Amino acid sequence: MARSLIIGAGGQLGTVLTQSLRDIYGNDQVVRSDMRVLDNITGPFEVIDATDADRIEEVVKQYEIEEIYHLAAILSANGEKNPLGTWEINMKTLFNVLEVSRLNGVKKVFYPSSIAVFGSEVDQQNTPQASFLNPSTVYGISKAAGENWAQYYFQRYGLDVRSLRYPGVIGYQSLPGGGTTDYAVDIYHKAIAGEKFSCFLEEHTTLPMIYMDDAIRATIELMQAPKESIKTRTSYNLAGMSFSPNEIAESIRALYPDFEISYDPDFRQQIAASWPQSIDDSRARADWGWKPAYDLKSMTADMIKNLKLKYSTAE
Ligand code: AKB
Repeated sequence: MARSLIIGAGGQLGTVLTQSLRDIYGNDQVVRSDMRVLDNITGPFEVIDATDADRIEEVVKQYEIEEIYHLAAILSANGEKNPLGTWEINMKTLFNVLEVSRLNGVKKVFYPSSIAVFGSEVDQQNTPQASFLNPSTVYGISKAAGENWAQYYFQRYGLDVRSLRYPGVIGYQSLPGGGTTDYAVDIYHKAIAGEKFSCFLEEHTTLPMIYMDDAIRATIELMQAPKESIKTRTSYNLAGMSFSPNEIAESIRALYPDFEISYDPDFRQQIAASWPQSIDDSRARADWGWKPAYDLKSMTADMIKNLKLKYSTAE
């Protein structure tokens, strides 16, 4: 018997979330799963392709799972390479998780949404929770639809689905895969290696971002909050900080004065330009007490400290 199942545990968030949940609930209580066998397996692990509902059900029954974190998805930039395939995968995996949960007594589901749900119709500064959603990417369209399905399953079946609209997530523990905000992780790796960084976004493209510690804490606080306090059943706006490539480069230069950045924008610039620059997360603050701890300066200091340690022990 285990408490939680993490689907997509090998991804950027899943890697860190698994460890944090295991620190709280114990190794045996958290089942890690991914499409393929992961390195460094400790504690319970299962291979799950989330497009296969029967396989999810098998694992849910085997461990008597009480809550599922469904982290598997194709992100914004990769999604544009195959729009219909991305829609198919992002929606099918969500429906499988929702149906298996409803039919097998899973009590809670976590569904990650994204700032990618917003598009040209919103005010890009302090974008409000209740905005009109016209996403520019297939990933954003799938997340906007998924949020509504989350609410539908709650209202229709009483399934306790909870969700956050993550900004770009930045952490030293793992690499992101196929997003528009990935540059803000890659840049630190280049700085540590003493290399020049070529950025695929323009110099002054400001986006909402969040440090991994804050993103994980928000996820756990949301999932631990009493049911009555979760009043938004689509997905909560979540803010950490906002910065542009130029500003993150400046913050790195405070520690690596010779660090150089150049700009070579590609198709991801258009995606970034369609997203908010900052987010109003007042509902998350009011309903379940959300408050970020990191700003750009403290994040840069922590990233560099930890990446230096990681690279020195890997040598
Ligand atoms: C992406 O860039 O696609 C993700 C996101 C903001 O959801 N990091």
